[in-house]
Amino acid sequence: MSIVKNIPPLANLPWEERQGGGSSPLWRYSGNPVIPRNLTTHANSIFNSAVVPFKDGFAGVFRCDDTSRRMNIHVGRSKDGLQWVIEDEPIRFIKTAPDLPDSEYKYDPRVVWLEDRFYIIWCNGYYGPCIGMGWTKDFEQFYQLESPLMPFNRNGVLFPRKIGSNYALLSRPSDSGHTPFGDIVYSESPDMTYWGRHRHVMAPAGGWQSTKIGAGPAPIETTEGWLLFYHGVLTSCNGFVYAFSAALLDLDKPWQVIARARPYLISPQELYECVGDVPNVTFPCAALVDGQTGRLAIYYGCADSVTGLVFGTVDAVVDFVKQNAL
Ligand code: BMA
Repeated sequence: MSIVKNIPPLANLPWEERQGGGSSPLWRYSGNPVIPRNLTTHANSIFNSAVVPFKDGFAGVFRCDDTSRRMNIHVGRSKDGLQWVIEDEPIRFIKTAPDLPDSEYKYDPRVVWLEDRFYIIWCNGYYGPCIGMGWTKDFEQFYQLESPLMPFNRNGVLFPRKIGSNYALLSRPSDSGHTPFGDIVYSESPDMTYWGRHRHVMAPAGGWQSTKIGAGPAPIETTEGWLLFYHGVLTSCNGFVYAFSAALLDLDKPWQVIARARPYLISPQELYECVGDVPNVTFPCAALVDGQTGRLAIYYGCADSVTGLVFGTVDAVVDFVKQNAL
């Protein structure tokens, strides 16, 4: 029995047993990168992207930068979570109000099933980076909602259920550029439009997470707390290095950190993580979980060029976080 709570079984979760050693409870898929940079006709790169179980397979929202270097998000579909068909054209959102902000660009989507629909949340270009939000029920029609927070902000991630009586969101206030700082902040809303009761969750700490941090996939509910995967950035003499690890947040007050790992789980080490348009980036945006076994498959962007996949179990990651806490 896994410690995972409120997540249904996912028997067809993509999976491969661990081959070889290593101290991290996560291991890489031998077929990485699972999504190459050129899967769509006009793609320059396909990376920081989100997938969810959908019907008898999987669907997703993919960050595709095109050969004009426009950043946008596209729908993809897959039977097994490994072989993907991604649409050539970006998602066209139907605005739920005529004067909703336009997007100069869209990137780094997350997708979460919440109550009766899939919410999509992304970094939206509106006089600089801010959080964009929308929803779909079928991955055919997409509706854009009000932006939950003011510019500048990145890394918006919704919790998969209300906390108390409110919807809950993590984000990372930032600046208009390649922000040299960044903490994770919690906000609540009664209606998905008006957000407040902001609470500080975590600041950067040492080592791989010393410059800035940002939430990754939607938090995973466990009996031990919310399991949050998050990226952290180190400023090296050769630029930013993006690694990721995990923390446990209180179930009822998620701004309270129960434990947070000192070591990273994954850092750029394979060639496809170290070499690309932006070298040395591993950036998680989605985690599939089998509620029965606790098995995990995390999709992460590699070097801002391709998408990778790692496997593990929720139970082993939670043990790792507790045993290696800051
Ligand atoms: C961040 C975001 C990510 C990107 C990362 C590394 O600021 O723009 O999309 O993966 O930088 O370039």
